[in-house]
Amino acid sequence: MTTPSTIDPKFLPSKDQLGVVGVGFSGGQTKPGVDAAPAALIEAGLLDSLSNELGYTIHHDGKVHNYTEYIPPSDPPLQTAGARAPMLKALTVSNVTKAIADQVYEHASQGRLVLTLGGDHSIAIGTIAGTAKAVRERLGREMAVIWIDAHADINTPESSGSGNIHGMPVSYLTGLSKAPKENPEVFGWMKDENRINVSKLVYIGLRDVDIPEKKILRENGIKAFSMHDVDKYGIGRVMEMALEHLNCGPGQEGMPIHLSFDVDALDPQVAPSTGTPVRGGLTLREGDFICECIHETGCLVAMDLVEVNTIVEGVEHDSFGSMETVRAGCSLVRCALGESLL
Ligand SMILES: [Mn+2]
Repeated sequence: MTTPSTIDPKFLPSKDQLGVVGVGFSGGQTKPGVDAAPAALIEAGLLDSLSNELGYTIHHDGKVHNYTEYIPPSDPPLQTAGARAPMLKALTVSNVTKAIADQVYEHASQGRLVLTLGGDHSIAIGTIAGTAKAVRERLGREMAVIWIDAHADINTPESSGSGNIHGMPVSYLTGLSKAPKENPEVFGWMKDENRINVSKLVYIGLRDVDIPEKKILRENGIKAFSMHDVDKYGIGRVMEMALEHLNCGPGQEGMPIHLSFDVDALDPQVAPSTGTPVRGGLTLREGDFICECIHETGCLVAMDLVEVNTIVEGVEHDSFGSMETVRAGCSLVRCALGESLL
């Protein structure tokens, strides 16, 4: 039986049109396996449940893209001035995220809610760039981003200790980092229309933030709710504060929200199958609750689910931990798209 959400979207022309992009890309970090996640999520029945149970009309090309045609023949580590480590696969990630931005824009510009299944978190450079551009064109306004993660992912090429771009997407999306002069082609495609304002960004779930990242968060006054805040206030109050900050609380006007959910925000006990697990994370219900609250605002225009890695070290493919992580990911998406407990 179909039980669609009763919430009417504020920034989409209809409530049941869903664009889906399958992103089998792992080049923003070094561990293979995260590229297999979209297929695992789909095999677990995610898209079937969205259409059969929540009543969405799904626009999906039926593919999980691996973007091999965008990968340059040579992509040496890119040492930028003052950096601790060279950027890894910089041109590859730049090219692939440009392609993802175009795919997401194609859906978002038609007023569809867009769901992107990743992939490592570098892909959010593309998804958010695509949504931000479409929202500006369609509605003439900026959008907000809610970033659920154990990590802040806001390193610059200079502050990063690893050079992995999945730790940098927010710095490119906010314009804190721009195309490096050593290779202006890298993220040279990003324009202001693709970017978001740091004042419209909220983090929830942080617990492993690099020292240079803490400085960036403080200096830019970025709203961030760490696990300390979740413990102190409870997830209910944290969500009230987060949504009020974005003008999306009860009685407020609202603004379009792009939700970028890194499964490593969840505690490794419930989502062990991810590349950079950190203990002390969100419970399954806290993760679902975040998604339910965002759905209830009617402001959601796009969602990413990233960093599910079904073959990460210590967790075998098709093992209990791997399947539990996939199931958790499916649950997060369904909650954000309107599944409710009652
Ligand atoms: Mn992340």
